[in-house]
Amino acid sequence: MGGFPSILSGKCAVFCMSFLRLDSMILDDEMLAAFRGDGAVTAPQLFPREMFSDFYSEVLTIAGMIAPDAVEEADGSIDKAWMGLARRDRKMASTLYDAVKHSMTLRRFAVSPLLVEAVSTALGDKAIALVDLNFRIDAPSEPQFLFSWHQDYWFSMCSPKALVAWIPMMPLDEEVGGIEYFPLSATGGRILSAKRAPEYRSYSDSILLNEPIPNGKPQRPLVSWGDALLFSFDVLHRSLPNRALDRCRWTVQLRFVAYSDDAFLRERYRPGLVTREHITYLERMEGQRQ
Ligand SMILES: O=C(O)CCC(=O)C(=O)O
Repeated sequence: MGGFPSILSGKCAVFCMSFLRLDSMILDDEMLAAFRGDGAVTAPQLFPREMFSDFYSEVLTIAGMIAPDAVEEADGSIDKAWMGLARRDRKMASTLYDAVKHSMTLRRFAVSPLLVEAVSTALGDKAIALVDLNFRIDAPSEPQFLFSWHQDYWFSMCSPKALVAWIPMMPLDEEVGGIEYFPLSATGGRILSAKRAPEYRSYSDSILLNEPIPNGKPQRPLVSWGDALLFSFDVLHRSLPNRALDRCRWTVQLRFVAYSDDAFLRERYRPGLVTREHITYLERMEGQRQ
């Protein structure tokens, strides 16, 4: 678990921060070139372990309000707490999910200085907006919530100065999975045609790709605990299944846009919405076609 400098306290913190900044270790030229070329790059080691422990404590505190006995049995594990709630009543697990979306400890990830610096560097702009904070618990038994191939452009009208920071809240491995994506060369940076799913079952399958998946091999990025995968809004990507029997995949998706993005300003800084009733981007596209 060691090996990560504390950036939150003491003199070492100041030294580490300035070391990281002066030597541009957050996103060096090679990483920036990868982001500009492929549309995706892993920004390494942005978050200290304390931020994750604070998040776990908060999850356990909230779970304890929903069903105290589920947390007593969980032995400090957020996976066991979630599964304990789901076993009692799946709605209790959903309540935990809904509650954690409002969490302050999650918001600390969104505003943490190293992430903000990485995002500003990638977007080439200092004035950046956080347009969406999303959170997922991908349980092995629930493949119905996985995202199929899509571009996040559909979830907003903002491009090209917009990206997603995808952050694992626990260590990832092959079993627990993650996401895979096509580098921009596979799609030529095009926004592919999309359609509304015939029936709304969940946010993740509300929009479907309406053209063939490109040729080529998708990339499975290495995202270690403490890293953030940054990918641009036009990158075609999807969820990988969680094949671990007893662990959930806890992740955060932060959507950032530069205020200088023309499309964002044209939309008067109101990003698109995807709800059960409305998928604003697709509705506007349909309107334009008529
Ligand atoms: O984390 C996942 O499984 C997929 C997330 C994703 O594709 C998205 O938020 O756009």
